[in-house]
Amino acid sequence: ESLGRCNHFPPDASSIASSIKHHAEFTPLFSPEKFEPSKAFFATAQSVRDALIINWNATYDCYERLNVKQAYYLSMEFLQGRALLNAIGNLGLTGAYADALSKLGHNLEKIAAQEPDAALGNGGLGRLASCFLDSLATLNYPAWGYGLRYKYGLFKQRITKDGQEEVAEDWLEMSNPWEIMRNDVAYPIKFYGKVLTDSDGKKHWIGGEDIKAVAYDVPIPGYETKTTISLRLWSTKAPSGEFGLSVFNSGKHTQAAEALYNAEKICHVLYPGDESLEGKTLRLKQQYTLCSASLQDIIARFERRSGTKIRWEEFPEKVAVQMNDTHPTLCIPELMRILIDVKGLRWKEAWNITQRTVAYTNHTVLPEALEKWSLELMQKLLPRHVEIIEMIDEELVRTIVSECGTADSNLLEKKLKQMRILENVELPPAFSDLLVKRKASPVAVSTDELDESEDDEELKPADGKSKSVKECIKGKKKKIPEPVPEPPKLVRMANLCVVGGHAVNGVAAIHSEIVKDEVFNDFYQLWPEKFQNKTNGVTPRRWIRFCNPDLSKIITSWTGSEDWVLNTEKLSKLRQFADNEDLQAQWRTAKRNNKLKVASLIKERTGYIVSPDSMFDIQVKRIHEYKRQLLNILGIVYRYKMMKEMSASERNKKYVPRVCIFGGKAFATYVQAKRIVKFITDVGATVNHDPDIGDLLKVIFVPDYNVSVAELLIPASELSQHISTAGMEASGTSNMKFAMNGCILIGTLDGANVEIREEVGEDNFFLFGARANEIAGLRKERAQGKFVPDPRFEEVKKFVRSGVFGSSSYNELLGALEGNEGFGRADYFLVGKDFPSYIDCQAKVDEAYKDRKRWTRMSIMNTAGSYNFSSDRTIHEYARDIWNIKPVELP
Ligand code: DL6
Repeated sequence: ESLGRCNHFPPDASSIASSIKHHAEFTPLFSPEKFEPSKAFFATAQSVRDALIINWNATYDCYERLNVKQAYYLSMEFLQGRALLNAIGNLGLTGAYADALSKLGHNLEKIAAQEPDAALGNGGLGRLASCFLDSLATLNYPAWGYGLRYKYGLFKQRITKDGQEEVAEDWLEMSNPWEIMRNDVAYPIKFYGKVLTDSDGKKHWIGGEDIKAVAYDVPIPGYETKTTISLRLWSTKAPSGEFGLSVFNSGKHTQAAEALYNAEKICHVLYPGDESLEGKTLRLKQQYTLCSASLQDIIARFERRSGTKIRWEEFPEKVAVQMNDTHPTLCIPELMRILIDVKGLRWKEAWNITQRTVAYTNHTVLPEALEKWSLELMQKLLPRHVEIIEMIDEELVRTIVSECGTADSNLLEKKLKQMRILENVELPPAFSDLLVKRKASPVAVSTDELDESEDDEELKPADGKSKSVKECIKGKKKKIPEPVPEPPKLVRMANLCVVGGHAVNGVAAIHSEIVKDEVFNDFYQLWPEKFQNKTNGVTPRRWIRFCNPDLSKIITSWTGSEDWVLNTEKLSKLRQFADNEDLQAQWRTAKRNNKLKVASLIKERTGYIVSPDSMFDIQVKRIHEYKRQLLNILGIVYRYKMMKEMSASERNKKYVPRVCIFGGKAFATYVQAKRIVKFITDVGATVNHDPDIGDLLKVIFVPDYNVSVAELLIPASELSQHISTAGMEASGTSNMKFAMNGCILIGTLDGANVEIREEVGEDNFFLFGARANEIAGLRKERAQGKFVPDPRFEEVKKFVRSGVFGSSSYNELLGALEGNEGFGRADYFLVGKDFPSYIDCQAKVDEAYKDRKRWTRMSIMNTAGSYNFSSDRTIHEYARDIWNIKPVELP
């Protein structure tokens, strides 16, 4: 009855139906009386899981026998979305499952919609990790994903009249049919305690708090292959025996369960707020749990496969660990700790192994997003790791000193300041005499203590500007002002990654250049060979084949086969038919059908009715100032204002009807981002009810944007906005998904837009805005008050302030664009600067859309030119250039 034990593969609809029935009957989670959709989903998923488990066992049996090198992708985020349609699609069983469910009185699409999104991630970084897993399995690479099993994923977003509201996302409420709990795979994790050194100099980390990490495995099937790899998610628990039975029996119930709760809460939420010390501690615990449990698991596998003869120097020939951003940086000191303290290796050997094993992907150039941890907190929580980090830092100082020399002490000081792993920490004792001694805090010095000879010595106050002692004490004679607080001692995780890894990569060509030239330039000068580019990609299975079946059929028929799903280069064949009227007609029909689905979604979620004949103009991504949703909505406001100033016939002639769709979540504590959400919904509330405007303009904010919503919106989009301030978006991946689905991008020369434009052709991309190399100069001009705003920008702000969109003054929102008193940096994201070129470009969009043939051609050229943005291409590059792993075809 179970599909897993089915004798025929592929199974037919009848055997699938009996497997579903079997699971429905014997799954105790649901009442036996009814076969309602939620139960049908669960039973269907379980029957699919049976098939996956067979392939999964075969996959790892094979890897175990061949003892092949494996890649381990460590990520704090995996944004998997729904799994059912993807799994049966990859297994080639979609038709059979649809038939089986219909025999049981259900419809596959409706049953699939029962599945909650697995939202264990925030945005691009987590979704990239999930696309990579799909490609790894599909291309038969021996690999694992490692992450955390958060009880609550990314919050659910509600939109009220006050803007965004966050609600906990209890995605495991109905339990997760895909995961397999592995009580047999658990590792101890320690926090706090102290480090003792024994008479042999061996270190022992003892005491503190002990918990355990338990594995939950999620099978990840490849497309048209038996290979099924694992996403192993760790959940934290208290070690057995931690429940205080006698304390409980004495009536102190909460106290008795305290250890249990303390352990479990580590995996409660994705990105717990980290304003408080408790929040920070929890996040660091999360990061360490991921690193420690995964490495213990990887090492256990290596030892098991090595048998009686363990050659540690071969570890990097069997293991490649990829750190997805800096969140898993603790892998470096943790691997060192295990190798030295537990396995007895010497520092030099351990360091060599560690460096050859780990590699780091950088996903952001935003300085505030480059993680730094308080040394004090880390010392408390992970005392042995801090010792190791201090040693690594000392080695780094030695390297810098030897490379840079001591002749130019200013240069040496600068290099040390920028490159050290430890920030605001004294140099290690061996180097303390190297630099001219400087006084730490000038204002703390009493003038009485000053001696003439010190007069010209340069001092560095906390504001970073050099002042002489005389300047510092001017007018302060005899007064001893408040001492300047010591700057906090920090651990720079990105620097540790660069030092400890053998490869560092950016995620798009322009971003990798910025990484080399700016973010890590000192390191690039030291170790140029470490730096690489790996332009991101997305899986064409989920992002065309399954989410856009109508377009997929058309592509298959015009390219001659379904090969394009695995070999996306075949998409480029579409170029030769871009003007073919039959293809164009089919293309438009597919798009319209997708738009109809989105029109229903909009009605269901917002109540607004939109016309499928309008242009669907979409910006969906996390809400962030650098992504500039504000530029988009101010452009819409300008359009609306112009429309209001025209006669009906004028506006109908000038503008094409548009539905401007937004979606995305603002981080719960990111106030300015939340203001932007509120402003968009306020504009919608006015424009959408304006009888003068009708279908000519609608502004929609789709609540609770997630992977499943993206799977509906992207295929329906015609224009897609990727309008970040140049140089700030590392890559973007939705730009790739939109291009694949035949959307035309309006964007800046930023992230992967640059490469997309090259591939699809500049005539098929709406480009505007300042270039990355101009941004620093423009910001400087802006700060000096030299910026002369375009009158249209001034008009639009005035219009907003006039109260058309409600009583709010939007002072904080618009103030940030003007740098008014109290609003911080003046228009740091250069919305005002790019506004005129943006609206001029939008006028070109209208013109192009009026010409249906031209527009359809552009759309086809986007799909055809998107072939290089498959994550299969990206994974092949990582495998070849960083991991050195080879595909393994299962027998
Ligand atoms: O590389 C995946 C994705 C890029 O496409 C985006 O451009 C980038 O913003 C995102 N980075 C992050 C890391 N942010 N932080 N912190 O999410 O990575």
